[in-house]
Amino acid sequence: MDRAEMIKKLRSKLTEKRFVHSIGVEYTAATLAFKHGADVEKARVAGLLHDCAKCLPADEKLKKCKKYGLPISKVEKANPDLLHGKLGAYFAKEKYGVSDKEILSAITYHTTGHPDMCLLDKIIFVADYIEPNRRMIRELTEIRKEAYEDLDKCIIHILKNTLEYLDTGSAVIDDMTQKTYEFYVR
Ligand code: DGI
Ligand code: FE
Ligand code: FE
Repeated sequence: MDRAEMIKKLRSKLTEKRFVHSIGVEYTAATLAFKHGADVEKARVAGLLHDCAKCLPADEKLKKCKKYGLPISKVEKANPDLLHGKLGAYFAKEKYGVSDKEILSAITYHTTGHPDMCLLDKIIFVADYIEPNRRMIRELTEIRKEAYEDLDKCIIHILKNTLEYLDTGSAVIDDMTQKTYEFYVR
């Protein structure tokens, strides 16, 4: 599928706001790929499609994961929104014709990260957080600078903010989010 076809399909699956965010992540991921020496085209495709499963209702996310045999952890069952990464990777492969393993990995792990991420995983994780259409989050200006100076430092900063944010609410912290933070902070 070329970019125009992907865009057309994606637009029909997402809200306007989520679509605009996805375009923002595509371009931000491209700039990070320029800076850090990753494959620019892969970064664009992963950025564009990373949230392609985001706008399904929670029960549909669960249903589709079951249907396609994708594993569902306890935390994911209680917070089905966490499934949009792995379900998104499945859709990218089956419905958008993406076979590249690195792209599919970056989509799979974009919400929680995972320990020892490869460069493309990191770029998508960061681009998702810093893209220009994101509403201002605490320390976002600083985090945006770090993204182009020290990618690992930036990842630690994002995870620290996310963990603190989750801690103030009632959300259960996914093991992977915690493990990723511990991996990069040590
Ligand atoms: O899909 P986006 O909104 O663009 O961004 P995302 O995929 O990073 O998802 C962000 C949401 O995911 C945010 O509301 C916090 C939530 N989240 C991230 N890590 C965890 C988590 N929620 C739970 N319950 N546990 C986590 O570890
Ligand atoms: Fe997401
Ligand atoms: Fe996103």
